[in-house]
Amino acid sequence: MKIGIACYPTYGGSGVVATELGKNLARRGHEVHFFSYALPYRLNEFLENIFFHEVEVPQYPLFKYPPYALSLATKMAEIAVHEKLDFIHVHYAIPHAISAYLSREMIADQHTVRIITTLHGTDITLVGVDPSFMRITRFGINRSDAVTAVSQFLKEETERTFEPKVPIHVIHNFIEEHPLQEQVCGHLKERLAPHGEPILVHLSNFRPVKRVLDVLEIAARVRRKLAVKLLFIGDGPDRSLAEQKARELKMEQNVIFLGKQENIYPFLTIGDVFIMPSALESFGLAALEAMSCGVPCVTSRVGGLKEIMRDGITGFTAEVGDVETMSEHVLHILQNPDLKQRLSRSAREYAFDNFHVDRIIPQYLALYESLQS
Ligand code: GMT
Repeated sequence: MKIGIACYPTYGGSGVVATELGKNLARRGHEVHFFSYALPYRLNEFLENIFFHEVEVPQYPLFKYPPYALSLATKMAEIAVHEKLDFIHVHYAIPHAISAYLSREMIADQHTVRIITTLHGTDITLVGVDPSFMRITRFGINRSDAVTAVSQFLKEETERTFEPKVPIHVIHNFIEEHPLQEQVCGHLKERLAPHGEPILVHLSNFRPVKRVLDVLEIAARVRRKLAVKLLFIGDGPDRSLAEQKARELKMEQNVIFLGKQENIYPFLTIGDVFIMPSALESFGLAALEAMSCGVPCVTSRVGGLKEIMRDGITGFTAEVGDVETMSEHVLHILQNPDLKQRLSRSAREYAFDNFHVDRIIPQYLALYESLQS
């Protein structure tokens, strides 16, 4: 099959899922064409069957807001015709679903291409429900040939708020094995926690929804009883706030802001507990990635996280904002080596049993095939 994929190229789950899906489709012999305004950050190696089409928006003095959605639609139409794409699979509804719709209409008399829209979260729960985007988001969903959501939670949220005319299929996010050199991890651990301190890890795009200040509150409470290091991976709008808060809590010596990392797996692997106190997650890919590295998670009990977290099995959950309970959970794990080992093993098992790439990619392929008949 020939599949076009549109996604955001930036640090964030929807771009990661889109890119890893494309790489896996290419490995299975399909031809994949990526569309974005920059190279997606996980598309960092040459892979046969993968092509990248950079979307450029011409500048013109009249354009206060350069019309990216239109340039994207034009690029999609051009490539769909020339490469005879079977599908355009867009990740994150806005504006990608609309661009795909425009491209399909533009070339209707030359070539038939089907559109799949995958909803990831804030395209529905935050941005999509904004009155300025609501109608067009519903339109993009209804004009797609198939729509998927990354969790049952997001499917229900979409049905509740948008009352779509088309069915929403749940296809969860996925993970795969990442062979690690023990030596690299051992070395990293020594450098970051030289006195053998346990390491708490957080990975996100530092948007307000991630509640990064809660991560610091939790770590500060844990530190009253146990010397721990806190590792932040990623960057975004709330990073300066977090750095300021670390200073206020007199934690600056024990908090490491790594910024964006191309390969997150060694940093996740050296973690003892992963913390995700988000106000909302439609899935929570970073927590699943941590689980795949055998790291128990302490998360908020919200949205799609309820579909990947099993209390007492993959880690522990608490209500959003309940930093006290979350810090107790972290301490409980760190102070009970047997429990920690058990959680670590079952987090990894649960992640791979339910979300292994080989379980999820066939679901996308079956959906594509159902549209061909
Ligand atoms: O919506 C965002 O701010 C980011 C978005 C993304 O592009 O990373 O995250 C969403 O998609 C991820 C991948 O499917 C999910 O793991 C995240 O839970 C979801 N974010 C939210 O729902 C806040």
